[in-house]
Amino acid sequence: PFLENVIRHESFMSGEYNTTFIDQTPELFVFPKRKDRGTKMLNYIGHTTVNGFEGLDKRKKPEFSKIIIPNYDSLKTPPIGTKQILDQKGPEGLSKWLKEQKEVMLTDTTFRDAHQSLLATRMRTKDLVEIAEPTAHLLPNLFSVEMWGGATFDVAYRFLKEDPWERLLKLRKKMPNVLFQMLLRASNAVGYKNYPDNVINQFVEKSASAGIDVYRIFDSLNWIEGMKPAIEAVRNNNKIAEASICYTGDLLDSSRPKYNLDYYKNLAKELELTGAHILGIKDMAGLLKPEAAYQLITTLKETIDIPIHLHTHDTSGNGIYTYARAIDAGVDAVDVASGPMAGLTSQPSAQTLYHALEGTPRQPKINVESYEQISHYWEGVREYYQDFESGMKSPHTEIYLHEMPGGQYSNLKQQAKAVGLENRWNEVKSMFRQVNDMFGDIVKVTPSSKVVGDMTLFMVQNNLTEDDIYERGESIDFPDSVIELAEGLLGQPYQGFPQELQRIILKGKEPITVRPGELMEPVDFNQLSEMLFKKLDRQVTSFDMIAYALYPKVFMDYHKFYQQYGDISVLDTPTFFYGMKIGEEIEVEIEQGKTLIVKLVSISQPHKDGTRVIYFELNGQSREVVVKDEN
Ligand code: 3PY
Ligand code: ZN
Repeated sequence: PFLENVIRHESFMSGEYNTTFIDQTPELFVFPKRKDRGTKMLNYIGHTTVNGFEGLDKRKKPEFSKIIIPNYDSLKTPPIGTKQILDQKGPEGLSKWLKEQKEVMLTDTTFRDAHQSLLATRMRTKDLVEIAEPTAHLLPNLFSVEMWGGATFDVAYRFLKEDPWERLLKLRKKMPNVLFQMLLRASNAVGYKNYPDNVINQFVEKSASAGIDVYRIFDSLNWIEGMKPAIEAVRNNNKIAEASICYTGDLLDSSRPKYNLDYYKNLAKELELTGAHILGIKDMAGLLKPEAAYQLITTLKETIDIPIHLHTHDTSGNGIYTYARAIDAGVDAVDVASGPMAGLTSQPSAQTLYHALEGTPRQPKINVESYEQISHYWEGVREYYQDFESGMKSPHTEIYLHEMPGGQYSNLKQQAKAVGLENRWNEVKSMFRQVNDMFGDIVKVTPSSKVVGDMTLFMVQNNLTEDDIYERGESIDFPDSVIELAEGLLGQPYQGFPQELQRIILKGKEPITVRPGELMEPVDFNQLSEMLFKKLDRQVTSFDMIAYALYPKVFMDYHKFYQQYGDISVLDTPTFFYGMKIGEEIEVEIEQGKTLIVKLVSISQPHKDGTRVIYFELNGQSREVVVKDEN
């Protein structure tokens, strides 16, 4: 157990240890109670086999085709890449280097936004780690790999029952050459509300030491005040601050002048002055039309000196055209995903963009055959997650009407289904836009988009119209998130929140106008550490503390689950979601060089108390577990 504590300790994992590490780290001597990993795992497999995976309809485990891993020379170290440029030149140097590149640089989002947008963020660490090393070898010319942030943190603990920090550390080891990028919701970190400044500082410090290089920082209302602490924290850690503006509305629609070129110009200038190394343009819903992209990038290139990185979603099918026009206007980098994980609510396809730029001086310098090989992997793995697909099959130009962010579409659809609104999805979409207009045409991106989503579901579910809200609003209990937005707890919307609606929602409560973080007590991490030590009954890492500070309930539920079932991140994904079939045998590598062979032999009929006995063989020895049949 001592050795296990050492190798699991975050300082050890991130390589920050020296000869005094053992003496100065008393928690290494706190040993966990002896636990039987095999039995815990069999309990999970038995439970999932009998009851299905939480949130999914139970069904027979499908047959999946063999996953293909591309060939590469695993004995060699991967070629050097942008990570080494950052290490040598620092963030300013890297920013300058990016601007000097003639070709457009690519960020691959397959490890984060692509699956957040297509598969409700459900891609497991195991499936990401498997392709990380081949990617490092075969695509060393990427600008960055976006692999963390957004919803991954929450979903990892809440649904996948795995530790997102381990994802970061494991991927970093396998991919030492390309910059790692994350999406940081400024003072909302990777959550849905504002956190105290010291939580943001800790989050940035620890994620930077665990491997993040580029922070795409945005505020869900484009409120720069709210972004300042995060930008400063990233700069203090000598990492790259990609401060971002969320694109909203329609630049080409002169009847809707709120978000015009001047609006973006002013924000860009201010972000540059605030210390951004790169300006991000975050088109989270895929609303940026090609001509708007040309005008926007042309204007911003004339306005600021730092490089510009464009992010879009291909929901409308216009993504490649938008990128092509932005590239003509001189954009420095764009976000793409590997072909089989691209398109629709995800990013445009890397390979498609490559071919689209054939014969132009800005075609990216990537090996497109390598991309195709890596695509075979993603094509196979995506099948595992078929139950999380949103059902969207073709380009969706309706996005220009409802303006729902790519990452939200599949999630809101699931949420609507969960509250029985599956058959009213069309109504939900148009209400989403109506709520946007009621809120004064606001930027919609996490968490402001979630508030619009909450209000939308609330109104559709309760059959409320806009008139109802104004006529009977005083007697309506609005969702908490809606009250928080109206109260200013998410920051200040551009040109303010509509006053009459604010009054109705707040029912006499005074809204705030300062940065919410200024009013919050800092988290006492020493006290938190002691408290967690008692609750967890094991050593507490600063990763645990940050996770608890962001998501106390989600983190504790994860811990409870871990106590019961152990580390199930080692299971293959089909078994994780569907359990096993009778007669099936699987191999589980529980740690390097230690493999369990599990066979499901039979399942008893339910007993009077509703339990079933599941008969397994574990490494050839009979084992039984008792599982409650919840069907
Ligand atoms: C997130 O914040 O998760 C997003 O992807 C916003 O677009
Ligand atoms: Zn996105």
